[in-house]
Amino acid sequence: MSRYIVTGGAGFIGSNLVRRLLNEPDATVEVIDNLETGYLENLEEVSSRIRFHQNDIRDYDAIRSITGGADAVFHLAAIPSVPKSIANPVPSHQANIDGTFQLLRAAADGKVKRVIYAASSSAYGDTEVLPKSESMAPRPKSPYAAQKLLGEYYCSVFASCFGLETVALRFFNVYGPRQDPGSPYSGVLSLFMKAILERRPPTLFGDGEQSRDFTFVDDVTALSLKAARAAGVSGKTYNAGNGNRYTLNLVWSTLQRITGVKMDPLYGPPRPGDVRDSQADTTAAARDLGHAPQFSLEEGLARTFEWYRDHHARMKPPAEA
Ligand code: UD2
Repeated sequence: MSRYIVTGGAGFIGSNLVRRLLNEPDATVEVIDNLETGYLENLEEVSSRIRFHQNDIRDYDAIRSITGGADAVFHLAAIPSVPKSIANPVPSHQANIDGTFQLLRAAADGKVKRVIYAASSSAYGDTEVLPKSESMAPRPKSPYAAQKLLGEYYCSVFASCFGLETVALRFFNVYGPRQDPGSPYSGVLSLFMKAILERRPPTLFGDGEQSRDFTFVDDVTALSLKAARAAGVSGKTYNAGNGNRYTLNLVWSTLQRITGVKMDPLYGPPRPGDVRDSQADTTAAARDLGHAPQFSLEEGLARTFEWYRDHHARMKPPAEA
């Protein structure tokens, strides 16, 4: 029997990971989420198969008692978003840095076997060379990027100083079902999906020629589970990307082709803190973790659109920025 805990399990990636873990034989799954950016609806049809704890990851005592003795804690709870961390840096600092520190401290004290940490490709910033490999010096360009990078350093330090096994995965622009399109800070592909369904053109910041390694959520949840089991990887950081890169203009035209909806996008000023190009070197993750992404952009977009089409009527109205 393996006991898995997912922080941020009511969020986009977390709720997808919960479903994958529930497919494992002999797994019990618990979720910790303060429901600040996650939704119980994301766990609706699996709620009877999990234990849900509405707690904040900064609450050391609560987290220590929930996570004690777990086989793996997948630490996904965070306030993601580059622009949100610039507009309002205090909450994201508290969740992403203080929260990660308390979570790691609780996990070490409670003898958790391993923590898998959701790090971010934003840590690289603008590099001269693509794809980006883990040996490159990080150059964070936003508070969010700096916070996520510090979380990686803490993971590695908890491994070396406190004997807690940790693996950090730098997620590269993850997209897929259940990504919340309800805020201006939402991931761009969720906003594209909503734009198509509502027949309202999206706004591309800058010239739309910035590129991302868009990675389908099932590929990162598969890699997360591999990271929980691989030998000889504690204290390390790996890219969790697809290995490709696509410009926003190309993704928008691909999505128009898949859905048959034609609309010219609007263009706005470039976004502060934005990285220009992002692409993962997947060599180390393939070698050490057995990473083998399964989803092409076309297939991931088609699956994602199908989900949004089926769930669009239930989506929340835009939240306050
Ligand atoms: C960063 C990280 C990603 C993840 C994420 C969490 C990089 C390269 N990636 O994603 O790994 O940690 O943060 O939030 O740092 N855009 C528009 N129109 C919109 C919204 C966005 O053009 O309405 C652009 C945006 O300026 C950017 C791209 O789309 O160039 C992707 O933006 P995003 O917010 O989806 O994700 P990003 O790249 O900040």
